Amino acid sequence: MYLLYNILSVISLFVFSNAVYGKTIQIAFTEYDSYSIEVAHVDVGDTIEWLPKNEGHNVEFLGGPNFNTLPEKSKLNAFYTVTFDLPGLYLYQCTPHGHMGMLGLVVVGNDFHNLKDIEEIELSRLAKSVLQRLIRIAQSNSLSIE
Ligand SMILES: [Cu+2]
Repeated sequence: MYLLYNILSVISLFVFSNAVYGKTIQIAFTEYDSYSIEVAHVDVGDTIEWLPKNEGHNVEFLGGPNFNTLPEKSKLNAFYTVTFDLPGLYLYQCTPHGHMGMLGLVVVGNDFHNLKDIEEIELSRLAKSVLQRLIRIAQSNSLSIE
């Protein structure tokens, strides 16, 4: 019983601290005109930091759970950070290289409710095929999370 109590308090401590502080993950711009993590899975309240480790890139959100409140486009070669407060899928691109498929997908809270909206975003043919690949990766990751 004492052990069970201990386990429960550790779990609740973890859940509580996660809810209060959130986690932070880092994604770098790479020399291959790509993001070091193409599909990121985070919880609501978590933060992503983008590191300008290679020149000529940025982060421009194309879609999310609420298209009216997308994060602002970042400047080229700038450090950038976004905290994700709404569950769902977010798609972003590098403004200069988006048409070449420099895209990133963020899955917040393992929630795919707005998948259709994300799939309907207008993209170049190449970027569309990259998006389909990222969605497949996200879906298979999500099965192992659940
Ligand atoms: Cu780029």
